[in-house]
Amino acid sequence: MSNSNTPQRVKTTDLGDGVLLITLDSPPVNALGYALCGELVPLLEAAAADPAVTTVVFTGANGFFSGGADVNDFSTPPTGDTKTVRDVIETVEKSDKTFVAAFDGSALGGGFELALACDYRIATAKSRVGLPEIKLGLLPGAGGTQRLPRLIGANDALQMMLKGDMMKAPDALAKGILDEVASGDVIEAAKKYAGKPKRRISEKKAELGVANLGLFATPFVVAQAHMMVPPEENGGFAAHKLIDAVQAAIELPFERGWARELRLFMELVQSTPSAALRHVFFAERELSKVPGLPKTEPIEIKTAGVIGAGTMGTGIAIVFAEAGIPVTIIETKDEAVEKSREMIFGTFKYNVDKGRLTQEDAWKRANSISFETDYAELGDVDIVVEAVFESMPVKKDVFAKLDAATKPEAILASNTSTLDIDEIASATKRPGNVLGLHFFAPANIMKLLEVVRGKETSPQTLTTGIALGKKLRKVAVVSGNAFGFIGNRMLFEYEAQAVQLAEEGVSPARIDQVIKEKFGFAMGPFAVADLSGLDVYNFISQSQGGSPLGRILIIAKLVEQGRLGQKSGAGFFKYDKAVGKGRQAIPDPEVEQLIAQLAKEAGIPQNPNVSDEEIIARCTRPLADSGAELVRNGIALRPGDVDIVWIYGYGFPPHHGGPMWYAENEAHYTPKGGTAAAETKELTHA
Ligand code: T1G
Repeated sequence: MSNSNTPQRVKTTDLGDGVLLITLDSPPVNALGYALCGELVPLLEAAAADPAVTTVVFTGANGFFSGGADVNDFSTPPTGDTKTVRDVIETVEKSDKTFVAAFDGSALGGGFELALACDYRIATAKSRVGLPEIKLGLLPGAGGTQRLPRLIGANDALQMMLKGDMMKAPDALAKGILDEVASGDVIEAAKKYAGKPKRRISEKKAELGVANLGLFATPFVVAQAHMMVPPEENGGFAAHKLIDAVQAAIELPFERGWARELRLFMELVQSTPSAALRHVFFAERELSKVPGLPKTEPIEIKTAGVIGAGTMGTGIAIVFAEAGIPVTIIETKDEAVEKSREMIFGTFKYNVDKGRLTQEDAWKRANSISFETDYAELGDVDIVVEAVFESMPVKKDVFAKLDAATKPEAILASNTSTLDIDEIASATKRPGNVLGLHFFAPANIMKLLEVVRGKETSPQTLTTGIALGKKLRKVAVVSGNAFGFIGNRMLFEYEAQAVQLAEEGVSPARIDQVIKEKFGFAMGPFAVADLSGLDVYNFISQSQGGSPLGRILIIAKLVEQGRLGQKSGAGFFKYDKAVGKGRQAIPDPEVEQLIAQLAKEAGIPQNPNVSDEEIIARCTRPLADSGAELVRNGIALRPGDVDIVWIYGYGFPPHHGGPMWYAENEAHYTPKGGTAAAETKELTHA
């Protein structure tokens, strides 16, 4: 039965006793692209017709079962004889052979759907299964919405598909998704299932899986689900279609549900939100590719140091500890050490309470963070991240001390959010080992990390910074060394435009409401300003000698009145500890009157009835303009990098693809000066 001209992406092996092994082997993740499916279907048809074959075992090479359908394929719809995952699964479904999925690695999306079309499923303990299609603005389009509800109940299946998370093998076994978690060789284990009776999930009924609510159970559960997800026009398009598909699994025969699923899938794959999310998927995977960067091995980071036990320094230390890297915090103030210890143990306790960490793991990690006062204690660390007050003299003094105290090959990183990395590096004799690692507050929560490359940062130091970002489970974006790097540089333009809208008579509350609820940002611009601190804006704005974010001195005035934002209980908005734990923005007529008065004195024309669409355009265009300038100047490597920064660092709605993708594909707005990608040139301090 072995097939000499075995196609290149799929291998077949005769295991004897009528068992045919089919191995998916298409690096990196055995994606079930049109080409692989085109090779698989005829193989399965031949096996179905071969009386010598009783059982087909599917497995995957390259450490995966399969990462699912090939996301690249969605931009080119299948033509007449193109074979897709659905065709593969239909061929399995029609065959009378016994099918076993046996895998040591992840089975995701279409890969998991292929496993669900099999009669038995076996995996190793480290394997995971999942239907992450929702993260691409899609739904599982190869039977997942019809089979998973029939296997584990509609409610559990719906929750799993709406989240799109992976499930570990032991949990999948407990759920009845797997038949066995193999301790040894998974193919050997699969042989035990040879010749076992067929067990098509499609022949089962999809139980609701919730306490029986009687006649109205399905409509009630479905209605509930629709209410729990965002509106279709604001990031929930795929979720609502997914719920419709699961409802079909409950109410319709399998064949009709299978057809309904395809119609809903086709609607999604052609939708703008899905195109945006697929752009984000690939943009994120481009980040570590730095044009012109010589290939070097990263330095292995086994131990770390952090200077400063403030909120940022402590958060950064927690990030290292969570990645299993012991870290020493240098802090001279006892009070700061105490506060830092509280934050550390509180964070790990929270993770234990949430079931993310065992008590033992949490204890081990928390105790891998130590406190010292003397820089000499950092003599052996591989990297130090400085997180002291945002002042150049202070930072240069710290780096000079680090230069003297640490081993010559240690990397010295600054967490500065705006200061010049080259000037900081000049305080050391090792500028090649210096870079910026700009974490976003709270450092142990926010995924974004800007890896800032100075003029003299060596390729190995930059490569190490990028690799460290991945090890710390951050989304690491390379930035040139310029004021505000990428994210904050754009933030000032965005906030200035919002303030100007307010000067023209549009209330901060309405601007925030439109940007948050209509466009989909996590927070509106004024709530963001209040969260960051108006004194910070004021300080940066004045230190840059720039205009105070708009045409009137509203921020300076508010700071003068002690209205610093959330931290002082009032900024653009008011905050009341009794309301939303003091974090809920409450409109403040006093501020609106102050803005109106300042605008009047400045003779600014009023236009309070500007449309919602105009508010969105006025706030998103400065992002596209400043993002395009950063790409042209080589501070950002690609428009996609800018998109990722704003999605992960500032809550830009991913279903709009990021500021650059949105401008080009939805707003059809060409940024000032265009977005010609930067030539490969030294990223410098502009
Ligand atoms: N299609 C195409 N390329 C993929 C891919 C995919 N599904 N998954 C990964 N890659 C590429 C990725 O671009 C990168 O390429 C390389 O593989 C390594 O990826 C019909 C419609 C599998 C957990 O959503 O979650 O099935 O940059 O860096 O960290 O119902 O990749 O090296 O050139 O992420 O080890 C559903 C998406 C598809 C899974 C591996 N499946 N992938 O993580 O490696 S739609 C997904 C992942 C579908 C069916 C539906 C992860 C991973 P390059 P990586 P990793």
